[in-house]
Amino acid sequence: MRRGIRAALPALAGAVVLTGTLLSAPAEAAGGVVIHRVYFDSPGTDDRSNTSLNAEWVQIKNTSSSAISLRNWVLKDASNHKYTFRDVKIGAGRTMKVRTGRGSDTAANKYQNRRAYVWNNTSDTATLTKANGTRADSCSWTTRDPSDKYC
Ligand SMILES: [Ca+2]
Ligand SMILES: [Ca+2]
Repeated sequence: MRRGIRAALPALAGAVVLTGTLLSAPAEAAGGVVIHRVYFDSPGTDDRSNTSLNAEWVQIKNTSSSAISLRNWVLKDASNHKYTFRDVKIGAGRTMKVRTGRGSDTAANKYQNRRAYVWNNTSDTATLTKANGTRADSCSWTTRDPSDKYC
């Protein structure tokens, strides 16, 4: 009988571990903040005017059903040029453009305040990371894409 009890213990322990895993799994909210579209080659000649710089942008979208704080989230290119979000929120289902040039931030438009382009026309990767450093999303493009890409 003792041998039988001992043999049953590992199976019992396994059941406890499995139950614990199921109970501790968080009910993840569907969706999150993703990179929706990148306009990497602003229309016309790249003359470095502020208008042209601002026609180069990355559009992010909150696909979840609640507002998400972007404080200290980072948007960067393959060469590690970083844009750090201030203490702003993106509403449920809303989009937001991060434009390369100078301007005054609004709910829908943020400005990197750069005087040079950041998203390479040939190929590049935009990566969005959360405040804790984990990757929220990324999007890559090449010359096979037109001036913009839906990610
Ligand atoms: Ca560009
Ligand atoms: Ca251009």
